[in-house]
Formats: sequence, C-alpha cells, structure tokens
Amino acid sequence: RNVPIGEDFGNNGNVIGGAQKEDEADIPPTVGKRKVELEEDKKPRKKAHEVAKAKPQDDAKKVIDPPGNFEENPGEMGKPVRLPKEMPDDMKKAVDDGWTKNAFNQYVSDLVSVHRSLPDPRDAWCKDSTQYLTNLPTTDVIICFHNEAWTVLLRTVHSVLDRSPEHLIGKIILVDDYSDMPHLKKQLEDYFAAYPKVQIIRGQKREGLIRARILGANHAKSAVLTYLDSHCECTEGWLEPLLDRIARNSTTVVCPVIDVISDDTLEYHYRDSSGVNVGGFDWNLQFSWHSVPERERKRHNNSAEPVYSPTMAGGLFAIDREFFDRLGTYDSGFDIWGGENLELSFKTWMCGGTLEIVPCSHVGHIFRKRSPYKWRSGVNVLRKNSVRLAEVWMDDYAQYYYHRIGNDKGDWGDVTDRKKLRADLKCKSFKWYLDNIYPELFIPGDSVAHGEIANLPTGMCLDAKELSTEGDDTSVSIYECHGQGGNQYWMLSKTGEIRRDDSCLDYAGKEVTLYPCHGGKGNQFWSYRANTKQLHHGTSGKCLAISDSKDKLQMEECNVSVARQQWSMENYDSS
Ligand code: UD2
Ligand code: MN
Repeated sequence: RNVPIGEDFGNNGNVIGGAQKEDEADIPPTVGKRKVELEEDKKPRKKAHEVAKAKPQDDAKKVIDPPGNFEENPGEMGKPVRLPKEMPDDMKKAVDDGWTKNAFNQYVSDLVSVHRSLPDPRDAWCKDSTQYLTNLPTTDVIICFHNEAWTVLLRTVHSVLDRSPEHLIGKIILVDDYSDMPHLKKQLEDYFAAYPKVQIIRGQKREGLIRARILGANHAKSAVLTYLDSHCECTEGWLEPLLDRIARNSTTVVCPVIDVISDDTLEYHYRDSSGVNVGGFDWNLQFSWHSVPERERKRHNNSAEPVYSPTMAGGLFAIDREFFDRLGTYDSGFDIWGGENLELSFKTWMCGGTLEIVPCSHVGHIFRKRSPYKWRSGVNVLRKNSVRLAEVWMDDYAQYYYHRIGNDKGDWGDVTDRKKLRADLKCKSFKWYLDNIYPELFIPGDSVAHGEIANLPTGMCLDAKELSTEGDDTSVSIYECHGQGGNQYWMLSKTGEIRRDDSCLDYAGKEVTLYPCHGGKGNQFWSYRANTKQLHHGTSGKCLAISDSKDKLQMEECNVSVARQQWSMENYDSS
C-alpha cells in the first residue's frame, strides 16, 4: 500500500510521473491509419520534400476512416478532435487498440497532420526579439523513445524543425531505446533520410530513458543539449528564450513551460505567464508542481521573466553540454524511469548552477495516466533510483524518504563514484539547498510527530491514499498498522496540521478527509494531548475515534476514558 510501482502515484497538477507501469505481454502490431497526414496544405513553413512522407507503410494495411462528414483538417491550431460517440465496430476497435498500446488516443493523433499548426501561447513581451542575444549557441535536440506511436514521434520532430530557426539546430538525435514496434525499424530511417539534421541511434538493449539520454549526449556535438520527450510539440519561438539564458550563463539550466496536449483529443492547452508553475518534490521523492512563491515573484517586474525552480519535471530542458558533463550527466545506475529529474535538479543547484523555468518558451507534452510500456519485472525500479539519489545527494535528510518507504531500501547497487563526483565538485549541502532554494518544503524533522498514527487498543493505523489530481479518493480510513510508511505516514506540524506532504486531515462535519493544506487552521486544526492520547479537532471540539465495528473513523464527543479515542504518535516530540 505504500505506492509501489504499478499503483497510481497520485500527483498534484499535471500527471508527471503519475504513470503506472504495465507489465504486459508484447505489444501487438499497429493498425488503423488513414490518409489525412498526406493532406498537408495547412502546415507552417512547409518544404516541398516534407510532403507526402508521413504515411507509415506497414501501418497502412487497414484504413479506417471516421464515418460521415468528419472535419477536413482536424486538430489545426491545437483544436480538440472529438470522435463521434457512435462508431462502427472496426473503428472502435482501432481506437481501443490505440489506447491500449500508447495510453493516449493514437487514432486521433493519426488523423492530425504531423505538421499541424498551434496557437502562439506567448505573452506579447516575449515576442520582442531584441531582448534575446543575437549570437545564440547551436543546440542538438535529443529525443529518446521506447515504442512511441508513429505520428506522435513525427509530430515531435517536425515541430522542432518547423518552429526553430534552422541555424540554431545542430542535429536532432533520435535515440531508440530498443523499441519493437514495426514502424520504428527501417521505416524510420527511410522517412528521415530526407532530413539531414535527423540522426537515429539505436540502443543494443533496453536501457531505460536515463541511459538512453546519456547515449544521446555522447553523440551530440553542439554547445547546448536540448531534451524532449517523444510526444511533444514545440510552439513558435520556443527555442530562442531557452538558448538566450544559457548564452548569458552556461550554468543556467532551463525548462520551457510544459503545456498540456490532451491524451484524448490532442487539444493544445496553455495558460499565460501568470499561470506558470515551478517544480518541487515531496518526501516520497515525487515531483510536484507549485505556483511561483511570493519571494520569487518579488524578484521580477514581469511574470514572463524566467523564474527559479527548485526542481524540473524531467523531460524537457536545455543545458550547456560542458556543464552537463561537469555535473556527471546522469547517474547511469538509474534504470528505466524516474528520479533522474531530481538528481539533475539537486546537483544543478548544489554544484553551482541555477535552474529556471522560462515562461516565454512553451512546449506541449501528452501527459498519460499510465505508462504503456514494460518496466523491469520484479524490480522496484523507481525505488532503486530514488535510493541512489538519496544516498548521494540528500545527506541526513535521506532518512525521511527511507522512513516513508518503511526503511525497505532494497538493493541500490554501488554509488561510490557518484559520491566521489559530488566531493570532487565541492557541491553544497542538501540543507543549504532546502534552506535557500526550497524553503517552502515542509521538513518532517520540524514536526511534532512523524510516522504512524496508531489506535492503541486495536493496532489500527490512520491510512489514506495520496490526494490525486482528479481528487477522486480523499477519504481517510483505518487499516492494520503495517510499518511500511506509505499511506500510513503522517506529520503533525507545529501549527496543528496532520499532513501528508501538501494534503491535510480535514473535518468539516461529515467525513474525515484529505484536503489540500490551507494554513488557516479551522477544519484542519488538530491538537494532540499526550497525557490522554486524544486528538482534539479545532472547530468541532470533537475527538478522533475508531468505530465500535473497528472498520472506520468517526468523530465523537471527547471522553478520556474511551479507549477508541486513544492514539499514539510515532516520533512524538513535545518540546
Ligand atoms: C516524466 C518526464 C520524463 C521523465 C520522467 C521521469 C516530462 C514531461 N516527462 O515522465 O521525461 O523525466 O518523468 O523519469 O517532464 N523512454 C525510453 N525508455 C524507457 C522509458 C521511456 O526511451 O525505458 C522514453 C519515452 O518514450 C519518453 C521519455 O523516455 O519519450 C519519457 O518517458 P515517459 O513519457 O513515459 O515519462 P513521463 O512523461 O511520464
Ligand atoms: Mn512523457
């Protein structure tokens, strides 16, 4: 129950790392394509040789058109493509297959031009090109993929070619992380033969995205490396504001604003710069989004200026190639997926760089609700990566993550080299990072108690899933104490909140729920009386108790002699 891979990780904001693994049998061959990709009359900056190349040969076996008078050029200007509710059986099957294979609506993607137009999401201020240096460095764009859908991958590459100044792109390096989908074999080389900037590199075995990115970097020659996921779309003017920051200071690592491309309709959603978020993380070492903190807002006159971000989401960023090398690129002991974004974020800040989100640069990404590809059977990959991260970079603060995973660290391999890297670079402490770069993060050691909240007579513990984006399951229940942290990990703050990261135990008169912490006490205010072991609730004056049937929580009149109101708090420190 403590968030193993395979469960929904439940994140704030967009689903990043909200994916769950699927360890299924081999992916069936692709079906269901149609001719719309060929009808390219609307694409921006079209070059003659780019036309009529988009159709994957072996996918063309079975062409299923949507019925009736379906839109002519669906998805242009980032508009949503909505399939009819009633679909013929073969079409419905093709749609379902697309979802199964990709965890997004591949059928819809196949209807949309790989050169489709997008809205321009930039603030007016960003379009004044005189603010960017004229002599910008060249970048190689590295795109790693494992079993990506054909039209989605092509659209990613074309959005780079179509919407970047040609002289700023050195190469586009496609790193195939051992895909087995047929359209990603020779057909890919054939297609990109007409595009001299595009280079394809094949891994000899499944490496995972981290080692695939290192492989890509090893083939890069340009001064700057820009990484993108294989299901992105770059918007007009995305590149210059990123390169400008690096040209001014080569230790600045930059991320675009990541706009949301709907997994279902492929609609392109964006917000103006007042809606920009920065990256954080929680003690489960999961990435999370937050609004720009006040202290950071104050540094700027204009909300479109680059903002400091404690962490990056991971997939979309640009970095000076030499600085990346100096930081030891990524830890090559990380497998498949996850944690590398925090590793790069922590060391960027701790080892002399800065990490920024650049609101003038927008790139869209298809956020998926689950991970469609195979991970590694029998290994908790994410935990292994996170333990390596914690061992090397987090000093004493690693204990909070370990507590959260029931101190079950598994086998994380050898990190001697990574520790040496950190020592050689004379990087600052994790405490420095928290104090200066991420002071908003709630530290378990600053709380009155952290760990389990157990009902003494029954051995049952307060238990709740992470608050999910959809806000579906916010109820708090009880479950036998398991000592594994996870869903039974709580922090009692000095201000009387019972927290799980940014969620708080909340009672508004009905159920006890998890709700985003608001800092206003009220329904989220609890006081623990160590002598009577009761948990008093602020506004209601009631006490937290376990029902007589011992299967749920209830709030009731406080009574010191009632055992079901007695709780013990792990790591309780009344001073
Ligand atoms: C987010 C990041 C992703 C990465 C990940 C944590 C964004 C928008 N996305 O998850 O880039 O940092 O967090 O590790 O910030 N891939 C491979 N080999 C594999 C698995 C994946 O090449 O074994 C490719 C995959 O095709 C994709 C990229 O790596 O292009 C990222 O994978 P994802 O899209 O499943 O990750 P995502 O967006 O959920
Ligand atoms: Mn992705």
